[in-house]
Amino acid sequence: MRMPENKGSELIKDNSGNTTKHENSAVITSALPYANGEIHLGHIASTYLPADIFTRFLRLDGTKAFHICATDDFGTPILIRAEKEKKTPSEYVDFWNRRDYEDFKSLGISFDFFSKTSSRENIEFVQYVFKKLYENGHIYEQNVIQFFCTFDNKFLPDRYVVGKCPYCGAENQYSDLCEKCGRVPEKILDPKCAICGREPIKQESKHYFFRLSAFSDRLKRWLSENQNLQPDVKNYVINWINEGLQDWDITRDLSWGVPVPMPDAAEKVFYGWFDNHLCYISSLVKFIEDRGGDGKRFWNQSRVYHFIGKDIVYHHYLFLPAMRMGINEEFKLPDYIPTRGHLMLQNQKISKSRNWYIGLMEFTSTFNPDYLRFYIASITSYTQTDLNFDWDSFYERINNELIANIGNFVNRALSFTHKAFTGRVPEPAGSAELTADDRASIQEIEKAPQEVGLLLSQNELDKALKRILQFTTHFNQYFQKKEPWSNKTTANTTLYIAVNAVRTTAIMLEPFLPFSSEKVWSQLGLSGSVHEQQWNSACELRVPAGHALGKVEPIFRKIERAEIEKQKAKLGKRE
Ligand code: B3M
Ligand code: ZN
Repeated sequence: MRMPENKGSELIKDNSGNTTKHENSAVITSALPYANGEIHLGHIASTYLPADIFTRFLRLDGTKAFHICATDDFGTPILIRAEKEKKTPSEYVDFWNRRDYEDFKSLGISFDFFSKTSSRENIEFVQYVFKKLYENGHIYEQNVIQFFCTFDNKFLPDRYVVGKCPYCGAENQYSDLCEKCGRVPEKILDPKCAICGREPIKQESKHYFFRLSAFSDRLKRWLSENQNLQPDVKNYVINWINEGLQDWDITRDLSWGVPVPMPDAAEKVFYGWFDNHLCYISSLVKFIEDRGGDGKRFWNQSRVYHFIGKDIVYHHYLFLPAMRMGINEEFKLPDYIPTRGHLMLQNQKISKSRNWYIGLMEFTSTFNPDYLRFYIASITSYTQTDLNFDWDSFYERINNELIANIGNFVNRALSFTHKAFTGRVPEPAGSAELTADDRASIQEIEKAPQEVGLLLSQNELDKALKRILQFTTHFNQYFQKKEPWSNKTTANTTLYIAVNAVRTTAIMLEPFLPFSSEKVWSQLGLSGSVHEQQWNSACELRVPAGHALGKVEPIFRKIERAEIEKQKAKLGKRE
């Protein structure tokens, strides 16, 4: 379990030691990666990077924002893989918990707490929620006919069975989720054992069910009334409700999972989708309480955002809220569920088995991690449309937009100040002598952070980034027009304004490019870190005349064509 830094308890308590109100606080969660493999670019695009950019913005904007995540440790695939590697399941998930955290860190994904679903606090919380649901009459027992493989001598829950989806007819789908249509099949057709491929037999076993169907009306009302949810997603989820919701079998005959706290359930554990999303809550509560605050209050007084990819809409828009309703909303429902599409790679579906994927660590050890952040942010829309990672367009965007536009402006403004004014910000002319271009540029500094901030607060990350590029385009043109290298008498004003615009750029870019914006900050010679600044201060000209810049050098390195060709050749071929 990782707790990178101790945010002091002053965030949670006021001076008198009492827990304060948090009208301006937010809990941001990212869907939990399964603890069974490295993080790759597909994970990043839909969920973790958007959540990180958003959280970084909220922090700059003065919100107490905590980004919470964990590994999803339970479930059949993990048990199968651990068995294959001759590790205990908990050794196996510990390994991936640490590795996944390192993967994320290499891209600057700044979790406040990265926990695991197999943590003690989550296990206790899951059992607590189950008991509450049981007391409230939302759980019932039923004997189910279960697939059983006589060859492997095992009950075959979920991913142990593959077959045809009864809704859309897609072949080779897991019995617990059709990846084609996103629905959860009630009865998979043509079932086969996923381990040996043989047809399983059926055997009886007693299971616990969650009455999801009983929540249909409440869910529909909540979905219709909540204006913060994306309308396109809402509409098809409401359709699913109209088609009729099935109750969920929430227990499994397995050895690895949260034990079912009932006297006659010794061999049973909860289904992974019963416990995993509860870890959003149990982790936040632990995080706050370790710092002396009241976790439940913090959750309930904050805006709650669950960032997800579109393949887990069913679970987050129906199952998760219904479970919270079932415990009388002791922990509030999400305010937002930002849902994004999948990432394709060179226009093909990402597939680990066909080696058609790019590991995150591999990427960040080859290229500047901010290049990936920039590229993905520039193509991610706040919709469920799929994205495409394309090496040629990556090359173009980095060299032509990030480097030729942003990098060029920053470097020009700072190095020219070094050259012409020995690195000291010059005294500008009095306001009477400002030209129309100077005035327009000062206005741009005042205006851009507000517009970018609005777009960021609406989760429109690609549009926000575009607006930042307009800002640096404006200043490249300003520089070009004013020619400070030949116009000696106005160079002081030009540079004064331009250096201040670099400061504005650094703050606006921090959510997108955390590594590079810190470099810009130190080249500006300003104290502290850019991530400690206030967003609104980006609208002001805060770098005074006389201020000494730091050491200046190019922030970015151009990508060579050959590097791109090398990457393309690797795809699909990796061992
Ligand atoms: N572990 C990953 C997925 O299905 C799954 C997410 C859990 S979020 C509570 O994409
Ligand atoms: Zn079998």
